[in-house]
Amino acid sequence: MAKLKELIKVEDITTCDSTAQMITKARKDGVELFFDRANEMKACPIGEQSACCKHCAMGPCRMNVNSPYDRVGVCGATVDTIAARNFGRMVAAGTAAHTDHGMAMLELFRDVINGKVKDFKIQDPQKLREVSEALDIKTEGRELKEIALDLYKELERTYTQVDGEIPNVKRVPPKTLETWRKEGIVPRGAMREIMEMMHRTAMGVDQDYENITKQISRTALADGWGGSMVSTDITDILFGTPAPVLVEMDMGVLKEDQVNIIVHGHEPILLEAMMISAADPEMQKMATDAGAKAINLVGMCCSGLDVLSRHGLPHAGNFSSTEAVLVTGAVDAMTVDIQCIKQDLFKVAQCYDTAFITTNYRAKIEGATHIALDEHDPTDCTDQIIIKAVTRFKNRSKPIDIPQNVARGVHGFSHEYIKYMLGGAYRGSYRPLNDNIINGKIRGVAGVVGCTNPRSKQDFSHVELVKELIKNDVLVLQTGCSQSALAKAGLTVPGAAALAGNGLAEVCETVGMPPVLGLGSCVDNSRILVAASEMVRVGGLGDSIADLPAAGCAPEWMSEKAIAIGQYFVASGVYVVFGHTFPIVKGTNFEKHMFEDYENKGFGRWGFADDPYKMAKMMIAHIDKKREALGINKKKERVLASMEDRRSLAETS
Ligand code: BF8
Ligand code: SF4
Repeated sequence: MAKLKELIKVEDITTCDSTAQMITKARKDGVELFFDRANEMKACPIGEQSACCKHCAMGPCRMNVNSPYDRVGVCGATVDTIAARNFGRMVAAGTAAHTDHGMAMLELFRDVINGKVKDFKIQDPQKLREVSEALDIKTEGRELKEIALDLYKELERTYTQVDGEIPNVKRVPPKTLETWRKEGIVPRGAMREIMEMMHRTAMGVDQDYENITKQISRTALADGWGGSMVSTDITDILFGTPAPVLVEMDMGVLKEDQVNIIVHGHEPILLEAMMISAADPEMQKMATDAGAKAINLVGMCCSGLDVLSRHGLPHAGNFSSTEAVLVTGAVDAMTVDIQCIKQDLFKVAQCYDTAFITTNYRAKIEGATHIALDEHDPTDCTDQIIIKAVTRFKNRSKPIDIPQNVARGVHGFSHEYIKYMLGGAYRGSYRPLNDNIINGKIRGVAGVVGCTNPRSKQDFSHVELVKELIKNDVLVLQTGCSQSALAKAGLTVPGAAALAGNGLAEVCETVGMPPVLGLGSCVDNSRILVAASEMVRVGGLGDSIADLPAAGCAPEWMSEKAIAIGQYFVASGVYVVFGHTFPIVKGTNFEKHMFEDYENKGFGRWGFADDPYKMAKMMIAHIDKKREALGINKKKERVLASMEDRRSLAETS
């Protein structure tokens, strides 16, 4: 391990007990983790505030963050131009990640329909019909294959359409869409938007921060309502729409007497194919012949959340635990595809003789074994991974130390299931949710999402923020690494209603749901958009998403994808608070535009706080402001509707 100035105390790094144990072990083993480097390498104070530009060779130019209007770049670019351009490029990168992932899912869908991929088939024909109907594709009396081909053609436009609006704008509440049209930000295909974003932020092009912001929103909307939404829909159609399932979370899901394989990344195909290989009797025999009781497949990060939501597969933890889990010595193979895969995972894996395999042609790691996953024969790759894992199991030489922590939680709340759960079996509806918001039992809805970051104590802000929110009767929807944090903290079980305020607790107890609903991976933030549209459609809470008593937060974010997500929520009408850091210079016009003025145009706006209690206060204040505007800001006592009442309410919606 590199000599570090001073090792940071483990209790200041994480609130995840398993990760803490493994950090301590890594230090004994002399293995450096990213927490140590985050401590050693201070964030660049100018870059942190996005006050530098390297878009041409007349620079790089840096602004004075303490007096931002003191100087301009060599070309004359102001701090507002520089920060807006940098922000735009982060949104372009985040949008590219989600849309490229979504496009890969759509290609898989196409090849499943035309019979070129035989290992997968359409698992949810009902969702195929529902999505098609929402896009005005005729379904009645038609063969599934015919509908699917039409849906493929329609959705391809989400990525490639040169001009005109993307198909999913049909799902946007009319008033929200009207705001976008007025501002000229209804997205075309993502390829076009990302291209234009990159062009406009090149040296000497768009140098008006307000005009740049329009393209920032348009690009982000091509992600949320475009690439991400298509990814979620197609993945549900192919692999099944999630419904609540009891799952296990944390490093204790690793088993000393089994072949442990961790799958980490984002495209569900790798883990779905791993499941096929792991269920193959030949593979299982190979494992038992090697002395193992079984093959233990475990997910991490978003791949893990995808498969946890659909199949209840165990999950070992979030982004900040992916190195730490290798320190257990119990991981026989870690296999990865795309996004959020730290380059040093390979090095840490080497320290513990763990087989480390990249599988996607877009994401290789120098020195690491690459076994390409071809979707036309995916198990060829995943069988090889199992063989490598079994070989490592047979030759285990490192001591094994598995933290014995396992939390149980109920996850897999698709927006379809929320509707069904609230409205009853025959006619699902968001009516009871809206009613409980109107009568004040539920104060509002919050999306708490996003990453963990080694510069922010792991899981702490996620858990503290969510506890504050539910205590104040705010129903919490979750995705991404935040969801793993809350699951580990035991807040995704129905019993967690005991920590909620009286109103929310009563609703949760009646329905039998937790106050914290896990909706899946980061692309599944699109489920929150659909749920919000449905709340507007059902009525009583205003005409646009901006009218809803709702807020979003990513308290420990790190990825450009989180910025793209935040911006598509802001552009859709949601107040979004980010924690830990924000790439903007305080006191500038661009900051004022994004943090204050944007709301006046009918959008949401950004907020920032570095402490979870402040974040909760800001979100609750916003929710109350929206309740006030709707004229529902009085708490009334109300007897909760019985299942019978809810059904009849559903029928009127
Ligand atoms: O897309 S929450 S650390 S794993 S970026 Fe990454 Fe952030 Fe986790 Fe999934 Ni999302
Ligand atoms: Fe400097 Fe302008 Fe070039 Fe940016 S584009 S590096 S601000 S000269």
